[in-house]
Amino acid sequence: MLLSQQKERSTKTFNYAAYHTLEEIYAWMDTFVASNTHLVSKIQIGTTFENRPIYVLRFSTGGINRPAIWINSGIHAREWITPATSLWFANKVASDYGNDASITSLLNTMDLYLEVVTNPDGFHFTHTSNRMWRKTRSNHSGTKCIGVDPNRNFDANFGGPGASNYPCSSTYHGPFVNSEKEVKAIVDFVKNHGNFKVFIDVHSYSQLLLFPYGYTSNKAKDYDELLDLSKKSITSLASLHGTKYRYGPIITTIYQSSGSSIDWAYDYGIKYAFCFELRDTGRHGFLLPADQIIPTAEETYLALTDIFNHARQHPY
Ligand code: BPX
Ligand code: ZN
Repeated sequence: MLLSQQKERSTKTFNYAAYHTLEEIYAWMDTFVASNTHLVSKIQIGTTFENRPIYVLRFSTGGINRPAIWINSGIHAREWITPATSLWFANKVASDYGNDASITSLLNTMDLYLEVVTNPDGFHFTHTSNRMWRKTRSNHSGTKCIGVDPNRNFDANFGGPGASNYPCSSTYHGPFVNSEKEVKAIVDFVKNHGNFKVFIDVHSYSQLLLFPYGYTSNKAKDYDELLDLSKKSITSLASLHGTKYRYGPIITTIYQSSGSSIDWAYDYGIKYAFCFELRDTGRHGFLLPADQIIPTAEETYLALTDIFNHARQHPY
């Protein structure tokens, strides 16, 4: 009883308006799960190159393998606003479940999986050694350089244009598809689950809402629907604080890139595959001041719920 009170106190006093270390985030997960046992559980989906656990938070109200939403943040280590936004989001969903009609009915039909820190080794490295680190921390034979860009390591025209062959590059695609344990963990989990309908990868910065493709200028078969849904979502996002997003296919909206997570998810059959590039547009870049965490999370939540509700209303 005392323990559960302490856990509840610590999850209620957690500062969502500050950046946190990996250890703090992992400690938060346990108190968060302990104070929301009716809704949230923690799943370890793998281990990293440096042998850290990789966790996903599962929000589920029952049912067997319901249609599900996948969200990962922090795949690029230096994009600190993305795990910070996920922590606020997790707390928002758990507090609103049972109070807010929209999130309650969503979670009564779909499950939500949230991977807060997708690249734990890289994230830890940005806190201890190099704030601007992007990649994983793996080493592979034939090079002294460390790390692979996990967002070039997926099975989507792997090794093609918009990914580097050079191990020292920050966009190195890695020696082979899914070479990174952090990538393989997602791919295996998503495939084994088999019922993901939404796949969202959260990055920063640039204020963009992207959808497939990045590896080809061919239009995705659902281009019209994804374009309309993007427009609706970024309009909702802007309605809160006036933050302006651009939107469209990766290749024409940011640049060509091969091996990205959302291109893989889309070709795997997950129609609602999106990538958010959160605030800002370059003034602070990856060093976004902590006083923008909550405003960023609040506005992003509006776009996310538009996508979730659309997916729920358009089963496939
Ligand atoms: C996003 C989704 C699919 C393919 C590319 C992107 C852009 C993203 C990247 O290069 O992986 C940009 C970023 O978030 O990493 C920011 N950055 O350039 O460091
Ligand atoms: Zn990124």
